[in-house]
Amino acid sequence: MVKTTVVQTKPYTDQKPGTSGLRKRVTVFQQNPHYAENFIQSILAVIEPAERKAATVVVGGDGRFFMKEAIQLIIQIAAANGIGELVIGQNGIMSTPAVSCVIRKIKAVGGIILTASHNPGGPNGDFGIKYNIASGGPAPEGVTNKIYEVSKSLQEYYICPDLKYDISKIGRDTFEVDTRYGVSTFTVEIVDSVEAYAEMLREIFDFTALKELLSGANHINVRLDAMHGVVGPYVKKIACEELGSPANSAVNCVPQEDFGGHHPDPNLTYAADLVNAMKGGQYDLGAAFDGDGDRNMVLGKHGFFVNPSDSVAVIAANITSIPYFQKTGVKGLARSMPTSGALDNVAKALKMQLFETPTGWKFFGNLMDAGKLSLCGEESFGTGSDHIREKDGLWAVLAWLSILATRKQSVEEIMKDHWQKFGRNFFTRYDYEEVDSDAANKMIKDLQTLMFDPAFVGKKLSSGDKTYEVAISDDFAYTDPVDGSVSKNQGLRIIFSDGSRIIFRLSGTGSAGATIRLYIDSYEKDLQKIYQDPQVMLAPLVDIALKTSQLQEKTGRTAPTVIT
Ligand code: G16
Repeated sequence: MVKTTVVQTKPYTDQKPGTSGLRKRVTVFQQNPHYAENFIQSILAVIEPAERKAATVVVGGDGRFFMKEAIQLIIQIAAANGIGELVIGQNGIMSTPAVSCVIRKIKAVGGIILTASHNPGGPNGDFGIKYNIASGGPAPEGVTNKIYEVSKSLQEYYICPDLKYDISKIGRDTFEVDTRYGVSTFTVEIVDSVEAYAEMLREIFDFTALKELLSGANHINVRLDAMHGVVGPYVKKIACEELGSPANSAVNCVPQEDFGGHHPDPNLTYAADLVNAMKGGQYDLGAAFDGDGDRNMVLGKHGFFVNPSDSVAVIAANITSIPYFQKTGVKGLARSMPTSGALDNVAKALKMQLFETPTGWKFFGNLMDAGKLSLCGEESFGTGSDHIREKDGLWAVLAWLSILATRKQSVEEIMKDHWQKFGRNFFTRYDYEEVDSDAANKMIKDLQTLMFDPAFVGKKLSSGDKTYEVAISDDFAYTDPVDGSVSKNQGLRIIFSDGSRIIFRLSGTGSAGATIRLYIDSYEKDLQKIYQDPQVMLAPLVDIALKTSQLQEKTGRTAPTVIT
């Protein structure tokens, strides 16, 4: 019989999950007494005691430093709390989309994902713990608020310190545990990290056509960069072993605890190796993924960049290339508020309903569960569909490959055709990372004061010979059309009379200081202008945004850390 110990603890006040789970420096999880234990106990507290015996919880992570220790704690604390079963990826490895897939497949009550996504790892990097619900999606605010409430008053947690489990071997074991709810049976199952997810993709895509594209007589060449994150084994198994892409087309495919010392963030700055490798012209499509495998960046030959806001719009416009949608039909489209309006143009042309949600994949879940949403995307390199309830990096790349296979055109040709047909939303995002929190909050507060002055609407703002008139000035609020829940303060928007938008918001995924994000979106349908450089096209709006917010003066930052 495995014994339970009751450990006295002190509550923490800073365990409020952000945009996607609790993300902090590893040292915070590691060094503060019981910090990780407290949070795991708080998560499990949201599963009703009466439901725990029959409950299965999926556990997986992106391989980062401290993941294995956290999984042992989850095993010990789940056992002591009377959870019936844990299903864990071998060696703890399971991508975020794969966890979502497995939760749905085995009808688990939820899942715990050990990841800080695209944030760096290692002893001095970040760690994160995220809870997903039975739908497979990130816990909505109602649930994360409950977790936070429990964490703020937690006085004790329950643990089986003697239960140590080898997560490196596939298999299944059952234990009798003396929990505080009586004797209970606790099962741990270690599963292949890739198989259930691969099986799902085989149903969604035409693997025969993709195999022909990647390894047939007229095959294209791809370069897939897993950035030492969790997606490596998935790329190897699916793209290389099954679809026949050569072994050397997949790079950085062994998950590392510190992601090789890099940011596992698929953007033009942190995936510079891929961008450089693409420049030579030997690859037709390049893709990079983030630490936990839910984000993606797609590049064409010579490094032609597909903006994520455009990526989802192209997939929408070519959706019949993907067999899954031929079966399910297309119920609706959605994008997060800061994402450019490129998807709106497709929705309008195809007469499909479009939803605009706050930043955070969790907001798409309700719409999908209600049968209102099939395909969605975000500017933050997230693309996905209702096949699961997380964004899905490898799915997005197979979606692009399906379009290439159908249209027999290059990435650049497909993108340019798209702009010719629908017009182009020029988009850029400036990130100012690890800004002093007080300075960032004051900048936002002062900007609100300026923007909410009734005289601001109608004002003309200029840069060089360009002048824009303010039509709407607000802080984005969202009422969920399914459950009526309201999410306020989701980003400051200045919308001009020509539809151009300037958006400011503070990131909810950073772990130190504040990250200010500035997003600019401006539509152009003049065929003479649609191929211009976005940074040139958007320079006047960037200038207006910086002048209006006084970002540089108020934060001391003269340049962003990342430009997308
Ligand atoms: C998470 C969310 C996304 C969001 C992104 C950035 O992604 O799931 O919906 O767009 O964070 O959020 P923020 O702008 O608040 O930093 P991930 O890949 O980090 O889990």
